[in-house]
Amino acid sequence: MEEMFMNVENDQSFQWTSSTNKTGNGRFYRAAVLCLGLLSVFLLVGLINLGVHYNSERGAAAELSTVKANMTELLQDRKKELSSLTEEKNQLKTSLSSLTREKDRLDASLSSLTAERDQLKTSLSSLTRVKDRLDASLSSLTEERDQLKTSLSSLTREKDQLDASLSSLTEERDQLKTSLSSLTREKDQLDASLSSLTAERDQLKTSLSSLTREKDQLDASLSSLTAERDQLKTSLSSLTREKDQLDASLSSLTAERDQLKTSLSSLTREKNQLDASLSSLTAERDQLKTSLSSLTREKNQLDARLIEMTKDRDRLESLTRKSCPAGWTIFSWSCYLLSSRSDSWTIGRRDCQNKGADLLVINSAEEQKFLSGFSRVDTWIGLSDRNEEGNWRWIDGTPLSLTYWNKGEPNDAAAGGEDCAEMVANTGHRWNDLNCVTSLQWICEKSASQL
Ligand SMILES: [Ca+2]
Ligand SMILES: [Ca+2]
Ligand SMILES: [Ca+2]
Repeated sequence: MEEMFMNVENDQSFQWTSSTNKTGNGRFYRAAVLCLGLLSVFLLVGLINLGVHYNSERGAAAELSTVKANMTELLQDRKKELSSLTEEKNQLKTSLSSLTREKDRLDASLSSLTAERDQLKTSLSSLTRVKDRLDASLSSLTEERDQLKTSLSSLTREKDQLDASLSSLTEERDQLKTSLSSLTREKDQLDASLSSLTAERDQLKTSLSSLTREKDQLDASLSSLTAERDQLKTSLSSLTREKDQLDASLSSLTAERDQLKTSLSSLTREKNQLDASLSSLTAERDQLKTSLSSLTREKNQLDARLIEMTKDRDRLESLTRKSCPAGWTIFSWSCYLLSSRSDSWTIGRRDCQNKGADLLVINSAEEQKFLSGFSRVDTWIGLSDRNEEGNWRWIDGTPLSLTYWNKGEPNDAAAGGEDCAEMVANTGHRWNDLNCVTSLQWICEKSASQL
């Protein structure tokens, strides 16, 4: 390809050189013709001038006219030559311009072809490289193909062997399948037999165990019956002996019974008499019991009345004899004192105790009513639940049966609890539980003393 391209280039350069040579020769010819024409004209003019000058000097006009005529002919010939040369020149100019255009076209073709050649060269080199790589690949592929061919042949051999093995194995498998199906059928039959036998065995086992139990029971019964029979035999012999003795006794007893029968009839009579006496005595006793109970009731009533009357007498006596210390107020059988100062429940109680008294204990509705008029301030009373929260007790142990709690009390509402009771003056002296360290006045109570 490269060679071909070079030939094309050489042909082009040859053509160009030949066309250039043609153009240079044309120019040269045209210039030579022009110079020769001009030289002929100058010579002709010079000869004319010389002829004129000679004729004028010598006056040989005849010769001159001859020369002139010859020169004129020569000049006309030269003019004809010149016109033919001019035509030729014009033709040459036309050829030159066409050749110039052709050259430009060829120049353009040359440059495009050069560019094409360069591209082709580049392509060629890359293709050459690709070709080398492909050659290398081809050789390796060829080797590989040869190896694969070898492998293929060995694999083909192996495959044939395997095919043979497969067919024999398939036959074997079919035989085994047949055997398996027959064995499966046999196994199913055996399974069915086994299950029926198992069921039968279980039933037999159950029967055996029940029979064993029955046998054990029968054994036990037999042994007990044997023992019983032996005892009965023994008893029978002893009873036989006893019966003989009893028979002897019976005769003696029969005699005795007859005597006793006689005694019994007499005793029965006696007993009937005694029964009659007993019933009359029982009736008498019941009447006495009734009388006793009514008398006991009467006695109890009389006792109670006696106690009441004794109490009345004692009260009347003490009323006439008892009094309170100065400053204390007497009501019923007690003396009361309102403290002049205020303090906690504990200190109030201690103050009362120092005075031979204690904090107030309200025993009756009359006492509560009396106290309502006794003070016009809130006061501690001798009631607290300090020992057990919610279990309110009077300080002398009197059970709390009568209460005058204000509505909603006791409520133990304070932060530290409310374990001591007060009478609140503006609630009609009803009670409230209050924190024991609150400062209040208090009321002391003690029994009125004998005079
Ligand atoms: Ca009291
Ligand atoms: Ca409390
Ligand atoms: Ca309260």
